[in-house]
Amino acid sequence: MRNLAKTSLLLAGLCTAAQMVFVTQASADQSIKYDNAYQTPSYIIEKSSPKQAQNTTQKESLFSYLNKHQTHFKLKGDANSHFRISKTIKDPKTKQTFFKLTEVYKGIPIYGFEQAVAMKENKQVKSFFGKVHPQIKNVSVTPSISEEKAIHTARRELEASIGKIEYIDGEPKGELYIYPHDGAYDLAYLVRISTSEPEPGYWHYFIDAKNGKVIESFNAIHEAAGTGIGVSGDEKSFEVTEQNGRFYLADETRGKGINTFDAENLNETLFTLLSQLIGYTGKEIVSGTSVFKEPAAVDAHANAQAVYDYYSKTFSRDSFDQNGARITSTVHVGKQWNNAAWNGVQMVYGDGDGSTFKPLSGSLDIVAHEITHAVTQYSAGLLYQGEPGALNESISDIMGAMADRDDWEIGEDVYTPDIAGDSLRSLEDPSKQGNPDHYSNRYTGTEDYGGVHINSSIHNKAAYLLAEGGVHHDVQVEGIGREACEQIYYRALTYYVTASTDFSMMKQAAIEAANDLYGEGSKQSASVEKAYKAVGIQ
Ligand code: D38
Ligand code: ZN
Ligand code: CA
Repeated sequence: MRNLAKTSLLLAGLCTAAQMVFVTQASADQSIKYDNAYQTPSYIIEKSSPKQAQNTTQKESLFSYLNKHQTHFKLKGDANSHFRISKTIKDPKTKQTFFKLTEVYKGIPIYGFEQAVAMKENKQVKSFFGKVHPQIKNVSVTPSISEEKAIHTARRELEASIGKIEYIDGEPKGELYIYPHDGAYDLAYLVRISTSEPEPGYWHYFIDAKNGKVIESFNAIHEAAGTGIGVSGDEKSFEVTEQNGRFYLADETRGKGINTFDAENLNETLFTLLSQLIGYTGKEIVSGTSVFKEPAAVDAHANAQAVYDYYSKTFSRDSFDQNGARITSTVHVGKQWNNAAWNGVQMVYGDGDGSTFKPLSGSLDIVAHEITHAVTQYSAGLLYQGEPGALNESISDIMGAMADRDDWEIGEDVYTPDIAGDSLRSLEDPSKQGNPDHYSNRYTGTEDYGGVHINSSIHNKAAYLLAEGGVHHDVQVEGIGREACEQIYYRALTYYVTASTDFSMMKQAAIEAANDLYGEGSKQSASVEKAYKAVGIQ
């Protein structure tokens, strides 16, 4: 029973054979739990400490407390030489001060040995938590190899394990630690390397500072399953990343990643400027558990994953650039902003004003619409003006309606929450929102870049007729189904359409794509011809 402090009056504790945990009652006013491996306190709860002299500082009081417990900690000499304050946090509510400590040996931190001390306003210590390494002896803290050498070794070993690293996120550093392992402790460099390619990771290498050998290595980030409630109250699950018990809306399983951030209501124009100029994405969204409590963020993240999967499964496309490009989304852009956009770099979503829109990321078709703008930018490059602009919009609506497959409406899940059954745009019947469904009714003014969100409806109607069939303006179209329809448009977009493709060229591009996929003279090709004829495109 060597773990029992000499002063202990009473053994209060629980002890199982498997889990040798002892709680000793060191005095009536104090309870201590000891660490099984080191037999030093894991916590000390002080029920009432002796009064501190009025004229001591908080720090003096802290170190006098640590000195008082020297024998529990199995440390020799002044506590000042064993503990370093890494952080001081004052809690305005309880007026307590929290000290975060790092245990050091000859000034070098001991890896993983950190403590937290809570001090009351009267400078009495209330509790001590942490892990304390007993007195370390005879370790030279003068490294024999350089930091550069350690970094080089870590990088070489990492590349041997995951392949050549083209780009390291940030400059890797080597920091000296005392690294306890297997009952021993060595002076080691901790080299941390962040990578996204060929494999995402936050790699930790402990390199022996005496002989340059790798003592241990691991990846500190982990893929995890996150959950949360979306904008419409539905439970979602999605991939996230866990690091040190903190969870981030970062999916490293798809392409080069899918990340979701929070603009904290920063004005939409300002956000777009910062995003395009300096790559500002907003604040990281962190959760202490795998459950995320921001519906707009949950949906932006889960829906971006769903759209990535839609493109991957349907067209074998790896993200919007066909090369795994990271998909970044930011929610809470602007105050009550009734819109969503692809800004050329990333996706931005407003919260809506609550009556016109709910948070726009809540609609899978809107998310697919925006990501498709990125696909178009990286493929056909359709200009955002006039007929090419209307086609750009229409392709986004078509893919929006394909990814969110149960209807031909756009935005119904978030548009006017108090009005049932309406939507922002309908591919099936654009006239519901007063949009044209025939070329003869096209908008020829200058608003909206020449009516890109208006004339898109003419082409939307053609796509709807192609998939579902129907009679429109006395032209009968045989429906070919959603599957053939989406393949034709994807092929046209990626092979035949260019920046200045107009409606008439688009018709021919779709016919060529249908010929490639189903053969010249196929019923699919014939239906494409008819669908365009029905909306007045020759
Ligand atoms: C309707 C109402 C109010 C505002 C808007 C629409 C109303 O009924 O009172 C604004 N708005 C939102 C959208 N369109 N107009 C929807 C989105 C979604 C559904 C795709 C949309 N956004 C544009 C786009 O992605 O093409 O269409 C954003 C373009 C931004 C270009 N700078
Ligand atoms: Zn659009
Ligand atoms: Ca829809």
